[in-house]
Amino acid sequence: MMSKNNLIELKELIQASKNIGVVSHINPDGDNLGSLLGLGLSLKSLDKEVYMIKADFIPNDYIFLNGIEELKTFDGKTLDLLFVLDCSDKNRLGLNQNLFDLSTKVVNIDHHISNTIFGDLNFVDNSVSSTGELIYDIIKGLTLPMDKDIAENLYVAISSDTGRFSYENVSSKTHEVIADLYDYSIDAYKLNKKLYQSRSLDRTKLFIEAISNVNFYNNSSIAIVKVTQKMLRKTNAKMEDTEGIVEFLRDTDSVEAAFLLKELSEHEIKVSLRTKSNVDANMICSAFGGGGHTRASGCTIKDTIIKAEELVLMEAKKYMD
Ligand SMILES: [Mn+2]
Repeated sequence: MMSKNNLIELKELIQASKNIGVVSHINPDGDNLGSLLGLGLSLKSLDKEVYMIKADFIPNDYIFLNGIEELKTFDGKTLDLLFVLDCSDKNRLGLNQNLFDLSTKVVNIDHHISNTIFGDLNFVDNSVSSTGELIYDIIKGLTLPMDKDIAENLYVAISSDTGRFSYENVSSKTHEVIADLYDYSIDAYKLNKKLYQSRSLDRTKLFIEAISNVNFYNNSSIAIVKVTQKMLRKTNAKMEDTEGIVEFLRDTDSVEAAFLLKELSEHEIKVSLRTKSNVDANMICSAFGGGGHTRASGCTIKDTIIKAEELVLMEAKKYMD
């Protein structure tokens, strides 16, 4: 799966590099942060100057990750080597796009279907569950250091992007990787409590508010839930507190496509889509210039939230029986 030549080239690149950066995308999620910290901590145990570079603010959900305090905005001058993780294209780096100009070589590690192969060296495989699983392969393939802290970060990365090991992107290999991570004495129960059983009360209140205003369409095969600025004010929650709402709706038996529309501002709506069965989330979001994966994708619509609801509904109906 991972070409030997690529790995040899990567090994040489790492050996020849003194300053190494590791960065992922804006709006970081578990796969991003877990992959970044996993690879970053591993490289740090070599005799290298390693910069784990923040692309955005870090959601509260992830401040428990081992080494999270290492994540900083880039304050160096140049990089010999830059690892870009979990990004389908350069734009996903947001303001950190300038890192491309400051870096001699770029390594692109990703599992998005839509990856534009922008690296000097590319480890891109959309059949793999997560960037975390790719990082595991690279660490093992190059015999880079692995320890409990690194293994826990990779566990979080893989669990996050597989819906707790439930999506079609999970393979026997995914489970073998997890089994091996257990051999580094990871505390999976602790990680699962932090990831899935630590919701704030404000978030629960926002959840109730949003869910009680959901709309079902097309024989209840399409669910659309909205989170407005007004709801955030009412519940004292933040936009990052919408985590889990769209999955809850997807889990309704009649629902094939569940949309969450987040009102960032009056004319900027961020859409998250989760699908089941024959509905391809990546295809629907592509119609709006976004994308992602078959089961989980996103896009942004520059219109009002009411109009955005009409637009995504129209698009989703095209893929329904
Ligand atoms: Mn990912």
